[in-house]
Amino acid sequence: MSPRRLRKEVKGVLIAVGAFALIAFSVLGMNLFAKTQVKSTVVWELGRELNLTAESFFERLPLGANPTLTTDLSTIDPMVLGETEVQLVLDDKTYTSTLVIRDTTDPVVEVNEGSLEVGQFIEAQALIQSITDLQATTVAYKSTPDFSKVANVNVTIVVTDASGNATEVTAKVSVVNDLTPPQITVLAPLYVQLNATNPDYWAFTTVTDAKSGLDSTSVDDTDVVLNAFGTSTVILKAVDQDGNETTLERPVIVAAKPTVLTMNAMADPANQKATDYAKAVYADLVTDGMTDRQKLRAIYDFLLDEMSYRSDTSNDYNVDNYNKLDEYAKYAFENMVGNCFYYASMAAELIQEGGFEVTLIKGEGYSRTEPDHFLLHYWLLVRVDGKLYHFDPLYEQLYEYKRQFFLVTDSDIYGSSHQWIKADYPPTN
Ligand SMILES: [Ca+2]
Ligand SMILES: [Ca+2]
Repeated sequence: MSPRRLRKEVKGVLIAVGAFALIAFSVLGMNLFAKTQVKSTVVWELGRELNLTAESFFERLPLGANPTLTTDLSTIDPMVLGETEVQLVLDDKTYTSTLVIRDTTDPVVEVNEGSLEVGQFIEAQALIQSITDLQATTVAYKSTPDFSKVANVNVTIVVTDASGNATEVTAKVSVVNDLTPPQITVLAPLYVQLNATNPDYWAFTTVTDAKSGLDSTSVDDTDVVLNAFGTSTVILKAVDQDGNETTLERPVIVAAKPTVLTMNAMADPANQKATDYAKAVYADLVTDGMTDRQKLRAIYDFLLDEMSYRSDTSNDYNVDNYNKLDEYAKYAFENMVGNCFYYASMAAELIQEGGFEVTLIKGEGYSRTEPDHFLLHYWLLVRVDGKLYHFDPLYEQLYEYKRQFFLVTDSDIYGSSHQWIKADYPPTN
């Protein structure tokens, strides 16, 4: 190695050592001789547990410095936004900093898929499944979506917290023609005869559909019992052309033949001549809170007090009597006179209006003037509290109010005031 080269190398080493010493001195000196410097603000995230120490408020501290907090940080609620002045002491000197609690966290948002009909609008809020944020938030569409045609629309929803932190999410909305299920309306209870075959479970109903129109109807009669008197349930189902479906549980009442004939005749849309009268009078007679027996008593008393017997009125009711009930009831409501069929008709319409089961019964009634003492007579059976009873206010009038015929049993009246073919009618209990 030439002397010149050696000098050059020694010089290089010296420069390196000098530089190192300078750096080491500087680093060491920073701690040994640094001036104390407090932070003007310390920022803390809303909701995060406050675990700050006095040292957290200093930018620089001399080695071994031991500052203390004068302000009690435990009184500061990290769940509340705000600024608090914090006092610190180091070597008898007081320092002041500001603790700022702020929210920089975007809301966490989950959305649902939506669906609506053309022409409807769904608010952004309705598509939100959940929002997680420590502050109140607002929900809005980024831009107003177009739901005017059948389509799958991706909408952008912006959720913004009270500090302005915002999250954008996308939700899928299907715009369809028809979301409205069919409407099944039951107009009257369904009465069927014992052991009926293929009863029409849709009798006295209407089925309509908005928008797409009805596609199909079906019944589930799995639970229907037709071979015993009583009530079971059929499930009616209607489906529209967009696949929306409605199901309805409908009671199926298996009853005696004359009961079925009475109830179905009165429910028949062709037999509604007395319906308006029956509704008006029933509404007048019956008040809220009445028991079923009290309702029936009010109907009975109305006939007892207001109807007058007259035998010279029409008697073509013997032909097709069930379908004559409305017509005769109408005459009775308008004239308040008539023979037994008018009494039975008016009472039947009022009792049906109350939602009770009623049966027209054709038999004979006692007459003092007749040689064999029994004459053709119509009256009613009515079901209340699950039991059948006879109901015949006319006979209370004919007996000059000395006998009453409100909810009486077979044995109360059979053979004395009334008789009928027992095999044709259900027995009272
Ligand atoms: Ca937030
Ligand atoms: Ca529909």
